[in-house]
Amino acid sequence: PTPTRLADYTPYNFEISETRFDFRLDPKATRVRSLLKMKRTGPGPLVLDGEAIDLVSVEIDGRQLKRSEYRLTQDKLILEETPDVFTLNIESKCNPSANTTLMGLYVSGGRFCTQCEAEGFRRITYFPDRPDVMSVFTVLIDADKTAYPTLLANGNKIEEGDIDGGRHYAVWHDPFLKPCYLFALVAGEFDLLEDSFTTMSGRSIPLEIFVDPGDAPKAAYAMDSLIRAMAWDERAFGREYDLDRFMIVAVRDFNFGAMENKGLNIFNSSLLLADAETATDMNFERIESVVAHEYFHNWTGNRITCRDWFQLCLKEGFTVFRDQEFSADQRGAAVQRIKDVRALRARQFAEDNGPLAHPVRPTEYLKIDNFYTATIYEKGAELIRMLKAWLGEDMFRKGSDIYFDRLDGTAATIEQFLACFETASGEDMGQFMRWYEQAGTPRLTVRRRRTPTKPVISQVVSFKQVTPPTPGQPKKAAVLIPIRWQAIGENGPLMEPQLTVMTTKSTDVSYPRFDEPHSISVLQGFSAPVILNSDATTADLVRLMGNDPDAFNRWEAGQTLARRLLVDFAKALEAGKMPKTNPALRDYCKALGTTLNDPQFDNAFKALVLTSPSSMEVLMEAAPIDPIAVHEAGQWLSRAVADALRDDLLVTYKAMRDKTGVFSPDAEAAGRRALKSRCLALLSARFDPLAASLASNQLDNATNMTDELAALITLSRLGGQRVESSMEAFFAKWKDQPLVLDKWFSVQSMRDHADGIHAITRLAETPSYERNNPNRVRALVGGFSMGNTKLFHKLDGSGYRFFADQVLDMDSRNPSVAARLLGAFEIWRKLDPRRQALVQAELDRIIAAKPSKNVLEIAERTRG
Ligand code: HT7
Ligand code: ZN
Repeated sequence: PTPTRLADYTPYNFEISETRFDFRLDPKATRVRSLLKMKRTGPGPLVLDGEAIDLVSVEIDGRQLKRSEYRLTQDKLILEETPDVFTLNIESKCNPSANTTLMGLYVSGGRFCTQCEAEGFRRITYFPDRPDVMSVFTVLIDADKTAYPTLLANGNKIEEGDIDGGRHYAVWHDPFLKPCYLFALVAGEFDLLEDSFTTMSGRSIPLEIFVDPGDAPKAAYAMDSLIRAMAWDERAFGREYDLDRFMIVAVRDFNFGAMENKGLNIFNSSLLLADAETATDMNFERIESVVAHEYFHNWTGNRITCRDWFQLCLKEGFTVFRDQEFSADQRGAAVQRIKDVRALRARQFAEDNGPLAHPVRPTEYLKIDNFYTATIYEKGAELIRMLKAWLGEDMFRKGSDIYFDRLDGTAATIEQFLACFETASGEDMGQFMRWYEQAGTPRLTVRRRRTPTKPVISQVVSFKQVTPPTPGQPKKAAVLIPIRWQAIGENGPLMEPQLTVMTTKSTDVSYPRFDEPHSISVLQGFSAPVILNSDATTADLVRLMGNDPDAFNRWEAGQTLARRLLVDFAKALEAGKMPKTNPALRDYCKALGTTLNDPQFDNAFKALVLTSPSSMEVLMEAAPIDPIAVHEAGQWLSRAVADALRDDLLVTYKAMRDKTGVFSPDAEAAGRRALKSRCLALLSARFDPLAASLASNQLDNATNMTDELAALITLSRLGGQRVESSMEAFFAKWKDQPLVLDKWFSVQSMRDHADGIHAITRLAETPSYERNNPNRVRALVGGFSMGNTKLFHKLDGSGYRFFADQVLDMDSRNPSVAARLLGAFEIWRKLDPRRQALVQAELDRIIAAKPSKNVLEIAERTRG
């Protein structure tokens, strides 16, 4: 297959001033009629996209075309000759109930819904399915009234009524220009949760969340999050909502998290529904951020969209940045930043340092669905954060105001986006643009030295940057790196925080000589997405853990210490040696104890300090290495910490128990639970009866899912008699709640079962395993490949084989989800040679099986 290339972009040769769709819904044969007012803007044939649909008729200005007057291929409808201005009428049919790809129009739980981004609209009817063709849409939906009492589409409802034969209809009009990927249609029986929001100009907007019957109370937190997000966007970016109503629909079968369709967001129910009994604090946190994210897209994505899919980061990077800022505002900046950086390191750094590395703005793709990546989203957000750090808060806001003003109603590019910040600040954006074009994570080395001049009047910090080669990009240029740094003494900072904007491969900065011992806190707040290699000693890091005014770097100092220990432990274990306790380990444990017992830090922060770097981070640093040694190194470190801090952990665990009896999902209460869970997890690393009895007790008495799941996970790690009965009891209790059952599958998938892969295979064969549902498949197959180190990486190859079989099985029904799962193999070059050979054989087998384009692209790029 030939890739699509950024360099080949050409504007579409027609404008569509008006679009009308007429849907007659039927699960097996939905009929779609379209009326498009077309105007030619360039030479060439009219080419429309269409896939897996049946064409019934084509008319131009009321005249039906003969078969010889158009060409129909697998995925295109081509009209060689057309007038310059004309009305095009097309009738086509599709089969939503047979649509297991969950792209286009499909049926989930007996309800119709759509997913059009990126290229799903072409599965609904023939249309130019590209983001730069924008039009004003009017949509009529006609459906059986009993089966589908609620009929929704984008915009405002302008008409509704009954039709003969037990059917009814509704007409929706969206006055804003939009591309077809933002189109949405929903029909079915729903319960409704309603509220309203008064905008800054005084308009009252009805807010409606549509959920499966009985689920409305579980949408309350999403509604609350939406209202807070609407208010925040007015405050932080001056953005007001535009339509007369805002709707959200929850569906159980969904390929992704959620979708920002204009005025009608569609959500994976796992990211919308929550209550204390069935959802964890992490679920609540994600709901808050994703509801905000989709809402924020109304300006960054919908009012201003992307010219082409290479510009995906224009909307995704900016919107992730906006949702991160919102969460920081709602839940605490330091804790939010730490969580975002942890996720970035585990997912994006792994991607950027492996075979799937690509620039934030890629230059070619086979399937755009494969580019909804951590690089486009999370690294994309980091670039916006750097822009703000570099230009300053006021200039950043000025630039974004210019952006919203200048480009409203258009399909824009990254160059146009950056030009707004250039106008605002007068800074040249040329070098900053490299961040969008160059893949790979820069390594930033920092060294301290004294100036050679005598007497010593200043000291120097030297920075060097290198970006290693990535596939297709052997040579890298220097990027602009904003480095926030500060000298820290025994009692706190010795100077104001500095911002060094590094633009060359190396640079030296000097600071006044301080007589007292001090350390340099570099990259405060993680001011750039780079891998820092510093000459900080253990003493420096311990000092920073205690004294750095930047909370992120207080946490980061502990992480650096832990990462060094973990790499050493992993290498020792791989060589068949037992890790040794050493002074650095003792200092680390002592510093953790100091943080744990310091009342000035909040509980969520303490929980994060007590969490060591992910195995992914260690794997990347110690590669090539046996992943099981990395996993065991983590267990070793946890055990050492638990041995050193046993009493403190136990006291804290007990102190964090809820005494109010009333569940609140707020950050403070969630922080207490997070710290409690962390203490329990650490105590369980000692494998003594204490942790088992604490976990059993917690499981028996839990009144919320956060506590219940934390206890279940602890028991599942401890093994022993209680695990099977606890797993069975959990299943029996929650078997009718799909979102909780997903959690059960996920815990099961990560267990080190005595009979190995056979247990995982049995799980995939149980009647409650829904092979067509992405959430269930992600819970089992995703959980297994990303969270079950021992069985996935077993040296007999059984884990990799099972995984590849599951990917191929899923590929036959849902290529986009299958390709995403396959991402678990991206780290294969970091593994020891024996495992590399095993993964390579599985990749070859997948490629030989002639998979979908989605899976083929990922398999071939991973294989290299
Ligand atoms: N913009 C949305 C992307 C999305 C998507 C992409 C591919 C396949 C299915 C999908 N569902 C939603 C989500 C977002 O970033 O807000
Ligand atoms: Zn998004």
